[in-house]
Amino acid sequence: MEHILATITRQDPEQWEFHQVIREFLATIAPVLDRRPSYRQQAIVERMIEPERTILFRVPWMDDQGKVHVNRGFRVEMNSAIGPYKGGLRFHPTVNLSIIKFLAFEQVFKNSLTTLPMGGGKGGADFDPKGRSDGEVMRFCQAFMAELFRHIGEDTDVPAGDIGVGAREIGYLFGMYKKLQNKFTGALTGKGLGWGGSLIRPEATGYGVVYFAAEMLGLSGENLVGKRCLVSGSGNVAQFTAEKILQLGGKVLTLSDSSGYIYDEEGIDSGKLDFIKELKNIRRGRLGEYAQHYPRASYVAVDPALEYNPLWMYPADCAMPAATQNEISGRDARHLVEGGVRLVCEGANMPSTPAAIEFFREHRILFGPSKAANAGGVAVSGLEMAQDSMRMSWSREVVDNRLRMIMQSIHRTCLEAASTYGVAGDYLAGANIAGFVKIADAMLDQGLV
Ligand code: NDP
Ligand code: 2IT
Repeated sequence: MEHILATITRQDPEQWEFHQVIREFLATIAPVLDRRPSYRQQAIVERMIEPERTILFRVPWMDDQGKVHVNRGFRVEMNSAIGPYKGGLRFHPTVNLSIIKFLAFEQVFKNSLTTLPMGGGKGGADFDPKGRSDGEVMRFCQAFMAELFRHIGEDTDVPAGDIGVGAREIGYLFGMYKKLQNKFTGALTGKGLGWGGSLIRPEATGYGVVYFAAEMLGLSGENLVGKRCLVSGSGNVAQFTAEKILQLGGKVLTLSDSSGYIYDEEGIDSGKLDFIKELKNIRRGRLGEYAQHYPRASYVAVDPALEYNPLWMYPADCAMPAATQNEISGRDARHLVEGGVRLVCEGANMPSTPAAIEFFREHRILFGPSKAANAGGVAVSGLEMAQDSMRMSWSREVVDNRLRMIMQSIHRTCLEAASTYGVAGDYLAGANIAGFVKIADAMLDQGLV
């Protein structure tokens, strides 16, 4: 294992998010490699950590003032052993190859866990949609797709949303894809309901996170009723995580954006959540407005340079981080445990730092790792692909039931894999092992390609 880490560090010394994810992965799969020598003989791990294809491209576009901008576009097609590459697009100024590679790597195992036939990929751009007009976002999406279209397709690579890419962006991307290909196909997911989208796809990631948390609690006969939850983020995943917590009887105390967080001791109820959805999804405003509208709640600006986020210091039972990677430091983890949190279920991808995960493990916190807990989004993307191929659409109930069954199956699979390999109860190891074995066996079956 050491030689693999040494190699990737030497090849790409700046890709530290990618190194982080590989280190975490390698630390959990050793027992599998010991039992299955063919994986080592066939260099399965070395093959898995090298993307099948990496596409980097220029995205030139013009703003409303006529000024020309150039952004960097990315698509990492990581692994197609079990299906077409599948995974979201992220538009955020911090996007770089390290971040896209870590996300693409996680996506491979996540998609494998969903039970659906999807390989893994991820893409995006270092474009910042904040403060941009609809026209600017449209022109950016069109310029981005003017290159990406040649690499994707319903049986090749199927992108979707992620940070900064929601319904609006998928619409513009799809429109350009359709025009360039002269074909109406399901080459993107997260589409609008009237043009090939699936019911429940917007809700799916957040709902899935809470279904997963409910499964974890259910093992000890508990549920979410009355549980105080700290949620971070206020985008797609956070909003529907909060919504499902409320539906299952829990209480949501916090939400955040990149400027700060809100704390509402009385709980963010469904009426208040509607206010947030309108604020974030339609007016594209900042969360601080919440405290002006609901003066009994507080808004706290957060200095990103701080080594901890006070959001994680409030007394609570559960935490669902749903903003971004590495948002929970070791110190945050200590604050969470000191505040009484017993369950952490990850909505964002890799929100817990290695130090945080270590702390949760030492304190026997129920820890739902992102690749298992947030797989509901891509699972319903898989269901959207199925509906598109059949030219049919399923009802809310059908899709929601399938989502719940998939989350239950992922939960069961993680626990079974963990038990089989001597790490009973370790969801992180279980998720890595179960995801890994399925991909590795498919790669072995398909030969050296
Ligand atoms: P959105 O763009 O809808 O929302 C992102 C939220 O996180 C916003 O509140 C944003 O605040 C905040 N945020 C983003 N970057 C940072 C940062 N660097 N520091 C602090 N806050 C930040 O994205 P999603 O809700 O879709 O994604 C959230 C997380 O969930 C990501 O990790 C994503 O990879 C993951 N995910 C998403 C899935 C999906 O289906 N959409 C599926 C599975 C995982 P601000 O508005 O200030 O930028
Ligand atoms: O991280 C993720 O799983 C996503 N952003 C969703 C991917 C998808 O293809 O629906």
